[in-house]
Amino acid sequence: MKFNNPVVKGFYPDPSVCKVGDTYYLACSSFQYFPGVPLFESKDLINWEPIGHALTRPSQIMLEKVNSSGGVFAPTIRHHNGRFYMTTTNDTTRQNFYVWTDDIYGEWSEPIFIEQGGIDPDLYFEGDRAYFMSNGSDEDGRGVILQCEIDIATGTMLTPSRPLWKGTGGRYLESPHMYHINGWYYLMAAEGGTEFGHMITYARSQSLHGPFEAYPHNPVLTNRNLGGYQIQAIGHGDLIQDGDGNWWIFHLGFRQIGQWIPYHHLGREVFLAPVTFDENGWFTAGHNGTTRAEMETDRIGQHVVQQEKKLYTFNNTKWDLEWVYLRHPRVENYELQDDKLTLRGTAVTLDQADTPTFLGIRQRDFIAAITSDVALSGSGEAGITLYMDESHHYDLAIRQRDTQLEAVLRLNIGDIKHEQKVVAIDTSSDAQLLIQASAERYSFSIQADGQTIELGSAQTKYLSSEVAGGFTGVVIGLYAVGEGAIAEFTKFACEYL
Ligand code: 6LW
Repeated sequence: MKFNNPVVKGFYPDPSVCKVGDTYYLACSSFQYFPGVPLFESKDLINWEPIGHALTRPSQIMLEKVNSSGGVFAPTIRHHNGRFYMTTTNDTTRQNFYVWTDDIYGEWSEPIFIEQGGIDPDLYFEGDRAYFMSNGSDEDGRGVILQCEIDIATGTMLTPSRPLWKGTGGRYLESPHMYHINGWYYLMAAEGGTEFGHMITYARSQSLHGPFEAYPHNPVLTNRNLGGYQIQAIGHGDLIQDGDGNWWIFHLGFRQIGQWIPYHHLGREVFLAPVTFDENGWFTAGHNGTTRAEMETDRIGQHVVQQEKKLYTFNNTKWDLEWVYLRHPRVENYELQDDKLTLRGTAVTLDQADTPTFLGIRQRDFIAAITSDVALSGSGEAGITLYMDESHHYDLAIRQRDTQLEAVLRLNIGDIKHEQKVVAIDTSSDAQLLIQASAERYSFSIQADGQTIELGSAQTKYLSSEVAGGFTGVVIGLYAVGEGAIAEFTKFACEYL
């Protein structure tokens, strides 16, 4: 059969997977968004359903005023002795920690902190022993993977951090994962940075503590030499064995737009590629060491159909599965109903790295029709923002200025804030906000009192990581700003075409 990459679309970076019985579980990073660490499950590796988040309580994760693309970095999810563990870094506080649960559909524990620094923590269990790895640097400042043994009940380090492997010389050695397969310990990592030079490398040893010998043909997986190919920056992966004994790698990557010079705005997404061990115990991955948009495989049954959800509405999504807040929400400002969202604005605006009244859903594909009805009472502003970070967002809104209601399209691109068009509207009923997204442009309009008003368009490029920086992707946010503003959103729909 053929399956399509990405297998999870939109800003869901740094995938980590584990398998319990016949079910696979996937965790991703989430940065300044809350709840943190989205979780998915799958029975067949290519269809993933959201099931919740690991960090659902403010007590588990400090997100107060964290910088955009700070907060929750890459997680590792593992299952051991009937218990799930998820370890990650709060990059803003520079703390590594893990949480655990015996019921993945329920709540996770309070955080247990680990003294070892670095990012991209990994947990590896062997019998009753637990080992913790992360990236760090040696005396010369060179990247190295560090390992210590921990007491899994308390997080206490039982050994000092030991250097394990320095990688192959690429910059930003990160995302270590340890596996014990057929008598060998494999230490897999990413190098090259999460950009166009990204790659997966690995080494192996007879001992968990090394010395590790690098795979002679590293990188084992990279698209860095596929100039012009849509899928780029593949790296940061995790291995998993399926029920038939086949190995796979889940990893991140992005879909670029343009060529000279390309950019991406939907964030880093989840990709899948097959992994094959040879008779010498080395493994290869993907299609000749690359990951393709279409992957041909006989490892997944012909009967498995890759489904894709094309329509997201209030009714067919769940607030706690698909929707996210910026940092810790002030819950009293949100009323979540099955077919209606009521937001109360505050003085916090979308331009602050703080907690505006905002509830968002990731933009998962390039071509989309996004719409919502909105009714505003009180003075202030309410609308839909295409949000990359506090300095890069396009806002389509209605606002009350004195006694006049206005429709506005505001572009926020770094230091430039531009109101592309402001139109006085006179509406006795709800206004309908409309955004048409193509790969390269967003077009904005509003319908009020039976009239359609075109407000303009803007390039997707200025919301890209290459312009805005950072590790996130565009999130479609419903928002209200202004003390006393009360906004009622109904008939939200985001349809991918
Ligand atoms: C993550 C690191 C990376 O922790 O980007 O692509 C960092 N890889 O491994 C943020 O996602």
